[in-house]
Amino acid sequence: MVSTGESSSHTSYNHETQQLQLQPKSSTLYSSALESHQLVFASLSCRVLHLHVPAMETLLVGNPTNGVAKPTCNGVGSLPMANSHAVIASPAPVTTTAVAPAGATLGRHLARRLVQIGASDVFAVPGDFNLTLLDYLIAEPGLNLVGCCNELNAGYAADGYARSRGVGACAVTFTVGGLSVLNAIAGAYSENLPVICIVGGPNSNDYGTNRILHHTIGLPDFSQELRCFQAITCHQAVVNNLDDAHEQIDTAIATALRESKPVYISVSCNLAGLSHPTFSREPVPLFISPRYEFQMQYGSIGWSVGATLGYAQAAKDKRVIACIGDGSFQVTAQDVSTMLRCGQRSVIFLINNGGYTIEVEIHDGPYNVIKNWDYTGLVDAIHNSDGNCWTKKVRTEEELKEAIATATGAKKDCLCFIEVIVHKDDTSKELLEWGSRVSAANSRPPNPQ
Ligand SMILES: Cc1ncc(C[n+]2csc(CCOP(=O)(O)OP(=O)(O)O)c2C)c(N)n1
Ligand SMILES: [Mg+2]
Repeated sequence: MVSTGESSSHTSYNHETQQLQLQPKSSTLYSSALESHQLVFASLSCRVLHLHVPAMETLLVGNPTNGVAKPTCNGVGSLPMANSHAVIASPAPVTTTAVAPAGATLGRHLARRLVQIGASDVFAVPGDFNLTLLDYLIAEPGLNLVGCCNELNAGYAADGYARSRGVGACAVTFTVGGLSVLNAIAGAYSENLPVICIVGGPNSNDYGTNRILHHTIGLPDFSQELRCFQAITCHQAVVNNLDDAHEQIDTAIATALRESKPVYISVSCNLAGLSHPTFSREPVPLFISPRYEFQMQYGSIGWSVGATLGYAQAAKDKRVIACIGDGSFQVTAQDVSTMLRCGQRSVIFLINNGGYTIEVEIHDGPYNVIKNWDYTGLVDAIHNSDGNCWTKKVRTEEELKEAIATATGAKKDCLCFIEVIVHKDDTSKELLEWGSRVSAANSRPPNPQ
């Protein structure tokens, strides 16, 4: 069943008022529904669907400034505390006000814009170039920073989030982080998803000098990362000057929303805490319609783990159901950790068929067999008795039915991970036909010159 709807708006930057403006626009949204309350995602080897469920009451990662407790210590690697709960109750002070009035800083401006457009969770990996900026994102009421295990997953999570909310955001550090998130941003481009990719960049004084920076490949060229993003984003803003920072940020965000494509915003690490009169302008309220799509065009394995994380974070009133191949899962498995940290209760079916069955159907070889993991054991280890998690291995249809009953019954408040063990050739007729077509297309001989 396919339903369509009209989105009501898009945005543009008004240079006179220096504000984002809402403009009428008609576009069509597509969502595939199993029933009126079920939606389906699919990719080459991964399928994700979600169900409406009652709103979740528990949110473990929150914003200290808006009253949601956020642990600042996990009890590992710290000195024994006489009163350990006090560590959780007392978040580390954020240094925002020490630098500039909270309402007028660049970091605060960017944070407010994200909240304003509906990106109220930002998926991030810290690094020295973005740490100060992250302080401002954390300090913003209504903005939640979700720490991911790696940048690729942060990008995929922003992609999944954008599918639900209409916009997503991730924040990484210069070059080592930026180049790691590229594949996810390229996927978002292919899927027409407005993902705001924020990079903490070099100190503004270092531009134009021949300085060689750490986290780069050792050449005095700051544009490598920018040039990579030029190929896979619709707009790039390098913010290394306070005077045009407001305009650069708003133009980038407005362009992402208008073109429904990812954008790149790099912010010099020494600017986040500085103020400028333009930053105090009130944000304009915006509304963005949700959208639902597939990652068919780009088909990057590993996408579904991050996208499940991001989608579930965006749509707390729904329960995400993801079917993930064993090969795909091995790419991005770490971020089950973040799902647990965020108190998510998605249902993940891990299809363990011993390797890359899609590839087998195109062209078989020993490279399509992968190392078998104890997938439930891995998730149990990630869980580590911290959070709500239930895992189960199933080998028969009966066992699968029973596991589904448990996941939707007794364990409905847990992240449920069901490893389904199937034969490597247990696949659909459609996949076999598709495999032969790809194989035939790839092996066409060169045309005569
Ligand atoms: C990042 C990336 N690398 C490689 C590929 C090529 N590729 C397409 S499908 C696939 C295997 C998928 O295996 P799995 O997730 O186990 O799915 P199965 O077909 O076995 O159900 C690979 C390696 C890809 N799509 N994306
Ligand atoms: Mg497989």
